[in-house]
Amino acid sequence: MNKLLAEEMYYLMTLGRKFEYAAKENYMKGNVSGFLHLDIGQEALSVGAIKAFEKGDVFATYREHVMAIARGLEPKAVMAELFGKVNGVSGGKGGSMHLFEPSRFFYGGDAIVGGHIPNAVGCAYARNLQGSEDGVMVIFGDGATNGGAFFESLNIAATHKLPLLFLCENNEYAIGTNIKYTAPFREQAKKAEPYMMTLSVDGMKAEAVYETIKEAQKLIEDGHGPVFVEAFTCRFEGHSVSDSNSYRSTQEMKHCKAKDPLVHFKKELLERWMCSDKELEKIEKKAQTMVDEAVVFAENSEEPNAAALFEHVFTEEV
Ligand SMILES: Cc1ncc(C[n+]2csc(CCOP(=O)(O)OP(=O)(O)O)c2C)c(N)n1
Ligand SMILES: [Mg+2]
Repeated sequence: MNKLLAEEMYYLMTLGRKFEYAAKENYMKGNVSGFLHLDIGQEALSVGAIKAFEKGDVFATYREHVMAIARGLEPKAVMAELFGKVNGVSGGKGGSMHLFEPSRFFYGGDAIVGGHIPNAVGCAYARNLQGSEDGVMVIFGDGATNGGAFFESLNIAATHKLPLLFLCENNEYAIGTNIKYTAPFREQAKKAEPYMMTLSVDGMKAEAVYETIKEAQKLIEDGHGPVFVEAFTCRFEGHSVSDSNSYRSTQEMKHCKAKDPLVHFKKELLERWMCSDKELEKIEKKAQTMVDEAVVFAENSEEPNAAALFEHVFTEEV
């Protein structure tokens, strides 16, 4: 990592946090409907992983706004998607959980917990057949590792030595249920150990995530087969904006927020990368302007027309 990249990552993390607060505000105003899962607290993981895995295909879970933006999707087109507008990345028909941009090799967002993991396996299988040098990364939560599709995917990926990076965002919660009620151990990497190499990282530290994903990416691209990375993280809000988060104590939240990835990374920039307060202020302002413009763009965009309901439902006849 160098100073330029560190600044870019700080910009994306700040942009992500501000974007999420704006999305929440607009949900409260009734401009955004359906489910809205915020990434606040997990930005080091989203940005660090996406920036590290530049080449190749990415399949993400439904908590993916910040990942999509870090991947290069326009914040205004992402916001318009949340508003259900025609200028949204998925034409306003996907919403928060289905941000999709094939030109950036970013395939969602999936509302089905763990449902995208087999899709990523299929993509990695195809990339192998095509003789591609790039790998595939699939990002999912700790809760998703309890599903059958996850284990089947580990099995197929390991058997065929697929170039697939499994990235588990372990925030220790599946909606309101703590991991201690759903798994026999906190470290979900233990489930993957019989199948593949596993790495673990502090998901609240952007640089550590970046370096670990780079290491894993090199392994999968060098033909070592799949690799499982587990990043421990903390979500600061409820599961979705309609969740009051009442199952977590004030003390637990205080402990969680003490690890704020933005505070930590800002300190790194000031002390290690010798950025000035002024430079960082400029970055923060740029992020705020981008978010303000995204909201105006989304507000002024049109609704999709009724005929759009029938598009992309069936394969076109050839
Ligand atoms: C197959 C399936 N089962 C249940 C749900 C309901 N559901 C939505 S999110 C969620 C929790 C998933 O937790 P985790 O994988 O840890 O992701 P996180 O929300 O913590 O990022 C559940 C059970 C669903 N969407 N899909
Ligand atoms: Mg979770």
